[in-house]
Formats: sequence, structure tokens, C-alpha cells
Amino acid sequence: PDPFNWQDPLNTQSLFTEEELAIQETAEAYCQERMLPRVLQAYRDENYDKKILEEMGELGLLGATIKGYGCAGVSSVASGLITKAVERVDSGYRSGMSVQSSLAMGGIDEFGTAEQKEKFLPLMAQGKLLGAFGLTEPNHGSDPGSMETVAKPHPTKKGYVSISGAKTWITNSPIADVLLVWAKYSETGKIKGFLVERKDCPPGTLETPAIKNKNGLRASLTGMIQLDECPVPLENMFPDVEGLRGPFTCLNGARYGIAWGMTGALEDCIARARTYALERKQFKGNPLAKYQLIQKKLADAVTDAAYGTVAAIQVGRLKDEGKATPEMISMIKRQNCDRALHNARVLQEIFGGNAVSDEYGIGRHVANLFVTQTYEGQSDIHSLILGRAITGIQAFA
Ligand code: TGC
Ligand code: FAD
Repeated sequence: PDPFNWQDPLNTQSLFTEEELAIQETAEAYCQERMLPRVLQAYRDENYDKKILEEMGELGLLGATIKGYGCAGVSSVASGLITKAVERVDSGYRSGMSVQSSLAMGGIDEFGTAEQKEKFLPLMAQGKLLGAFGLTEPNHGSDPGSMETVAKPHPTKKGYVSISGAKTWITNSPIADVLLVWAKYSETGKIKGFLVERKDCPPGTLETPAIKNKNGLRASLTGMIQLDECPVPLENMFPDVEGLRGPFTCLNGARYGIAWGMTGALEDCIARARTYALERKQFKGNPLAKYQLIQKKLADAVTDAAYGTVAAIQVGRLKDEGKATPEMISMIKRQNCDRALHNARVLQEIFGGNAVSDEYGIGRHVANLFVTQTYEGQSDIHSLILGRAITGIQAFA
């Protein structure tokens, strides 16, 4: 056999097709050469360069599993490799992409009418039209079924609904052109999806203020969506899906992506910690890497990254065969997020005081990984989804 490779201990490269390897190479090259040089300043300034999405669009990296509409139509594993490459740089950059690709484009592809797909998907694939996904509200996060945002028939405009309510912690909302808003439709009392186009909203009916001074995910924009009797044409509603199945179907794709992304973020922490441990000397000129406690930290992290990658590949293959269940996705989202956060925190210790300097990158990952463990279903929520599937008893309420 080939010698052991700490960067790919279980030789997962042997599980990819030629096409997947080529996509991985394109994505890794773009992310390391074009994204990585920007991230430190973006994180300091709490700034997101939306040109990133346009650049990714040019390379065919957006909505990559969608067939047609200018999208690449690649395998779920290939899309996972793109996500991993992006998150190796920063979870905020992956967030910007996930919302565009999985949540907004994925929703339109799955539930949109032919007209909605033609209108939005080609421009979104190019990164020229930006999307957001509004499910969470100030009073309802883990329990979106209790949402208060409502869509009523518009009192004066025929063929329109009037949407009122507030969404919060919405990635990309300050810059999005089209916001997929989930609201209770007064005619049925059921949750429906509406594509709210910023350019068509009369003044004062749509506001998307940014949430500033975050202590994680600072290279991504987050904001609110405030709707005050906002008129939206009924032709912008997803016609055939109602209830939480709509948003959760979009979330299946995004949660799958996060599971992949986690392995990228963790591998970057490992590479940074290993380099540091080999260079930094303490006690009689020995590198930190000589000490057993340091080696155990690296061994644990490398093992978790490798196991997480293998699990993500398996779920990706099942997804393309139509055999992946939401519980499988909950399992890998929860496990890969929890292990990435835990290991990143432990690896951070290797840097001693220097961990506090943002130049070393490790603190940025640790702060980001708290967010990834929290959004798209906090880890304990995924424990309950799994617990329900194991016991047949739901423990949410
Ligand atoms: P429950 O009774 O379990 O289900 C209600 C309906 O939804 C269906 N369903 C699913 N359908 C497809 N895929 C899934 N994964 C599904 N899960 C549930 C279910 O079959 C049912 O359908 P129907 O037709 O019978 O009505 O619903 P519940 O209200 O008891 O929900 C419980 C719980 C905890 C599972 C759920 O509410 C949950 O997952 N909460 C977490 C909330 C969450 O994930 N929010 C994410 C917001 S978006 C975000 O964070 C984006 S960050 C992006 C970035 O920046 O990267
Ligand atoms: P809560 O629901 O209040 O939960 C708080 C804690 O209580 C959690 O630990 C949770 O696990 C626990 N808890 C809740 N219920 C139970 C229970 N029944 N049993 C045991 N424990 C429980 N949302 C969007 O819609 N779109 C976005 O683009 C988006 N982007 C985000 C970006 C960022 C940077 C952040 C921080 C969040 C984003 N979110 C987005 C929101 C995110 O999905 C929610 O924060 C998340 O779902 C948790 O909801 P909450 O914050 O209201 O916490």
C-alpha cells in the first residue's frame, strides 16, 4: 500500500470519480488562490465581498447539483468537495454559498414553477442575482412551525398577497435580490414559500438591516428581513408545497453540505496546528510535536476528520441513488459539526498565547464552528430527530 497520508488517512481520494477529482482541483485552487488571501481582512472588517459569488458562478460552482439552467449538474459528492474546499478557508464563505446554492436555488429547483426556474436560476447560477432564505424569526428558531409571519390576500392588489412579519439571523439578507420567505398563508393556515423580489417592493415594505458586531462568522453578512404589508404576486409563491416539508427539504441539501464543510474547516485547523507544533520549541529545544499530549490531540482530530469524510461520501452516494433519509443527514450534520468544534477548540491549545492573535487563523475557525453547530438545526435538535427515529417517541414538545 501507499504510505500513510495524514492529510487523507483513509485514502478517500480513491473513492472519487475522475470528474469529482477535477472539480475538487478547480475548487481547491480557486479557494486557496482567490479566497484565502481575502479572509483575514474580511473577518476583521466584518465584510463580505459579494464578487465571490460571481467568481464562483464563473467557475460553475453554484447550484452545482442542479441539472439545466446553466448549472453544472454534478454528483452530490462533487458538490460536497466544493463545499469542503470553501469551508477550508472560512465557514462564512461557505455560508454565503450554501444559502445561494442549497437553500435559495435548491428551493426554486425543487418547488418552483417552470417560469420561476427560468427567471431566477440562470442568473443565480452566475452569481449575478443573490438569494436568501428566511425561516428563523425572533421568537421561533428551533421551532419554525410556530412562525408568526403571515401572507394574506392583498386588500387592493388583485393576484397579490401582503406579507407581514420579521425574520432574523438571515445569511445574505442585506445584499439579497430575491428572498425566499416562509410565511403562514391565511387562506389555509399552512406554511408556504414566497419569492420576494427586492426591486419590486414599494418603499417601506421590505427592510433588511444587517446584524453587526458578531463574534463568529464575521466574513459572512447576516441580517433581518422585515416585511410590512409587502405586496408579492401570487405567481411568486411555490404552488404545490405546503407545511414544513418545504423549508426542511431545502435544509436537507444545506445540512448535507455543512457535514462536508466541517471536514474542510477541521482539516485546516489540523494543518495549522501541525505546522505550529513542528516549529514551536519548548523545553530543551524540543518541538511541541515531540510531546505525547500534543500528538494525541492531532491523532484525535485527524481521526475525526477522516471518519467524517467517509460518512459524508456514503450519504452523498446514497443521496444520488435516492436512498438518503433526513435522519442520515441529521447524523452527519450533528457529528461532523460537534467533532469539528471540539477538535478545533483542543487544537487551539497548541498555539498557546498566539492562539489569541487572529493571524494564526485557529481562533476564527473556533468562533465560526460554534455557529455551524447552531444553525440549520442546533446539534441537540438533531439528537432529538435521531432520538425520535430510534425510539418512535418525539421529545421536542
Ligand atoms: P415535524 O412534525 O417533524 O415535521 C413537519 C413536517 O415537515 C416534514 N419534515 C421534513 N421533510 C423533509 N425533510 C426533512 N428533513 C423533514 N423534517 C420534517 C415532516 O414530514 C412533516 O411533514 P407533513 O407533510 O406531515 O406536515 O415538525 P416539528 O415542528 O415537530 O419540527 C421539529 C424539528 C425540531 C425537527 C424541526 O423544527 C427542526 O429541524 N428545527 C430546526 C430548525 C432549523 O433547522 N432551522 C434552520 C433555519 S435556516 C438556517 O439556519 C440557514 S443557515 C445557512 C448558512 O448560513 O449556511
Ligand atoms: P433556540 O431555538 O432558542 O434554541 C436555543 C437553545 O435551546 C439551543 O441550544 C437549542 O438546541 C435548545 N433547544 C431548543 N428547543 C429545545 C428542545 N425542545 N429540547 C432541547 N433543547 C432545545 N436562519 C434562517 O432561516 N436563515 C438563515 O440564513 C440563517 N442564517 C444564520 C446565520 C447565523 C450567523 C446564525 C447565528 C443563525 C442563522 N440562522 C438562519 C438561524 C439559525 O437557524 C437559528 O439560530 C437556529 O435554528 C437556532 O434557533 P434559535 O437561535 O432561535 O435558538
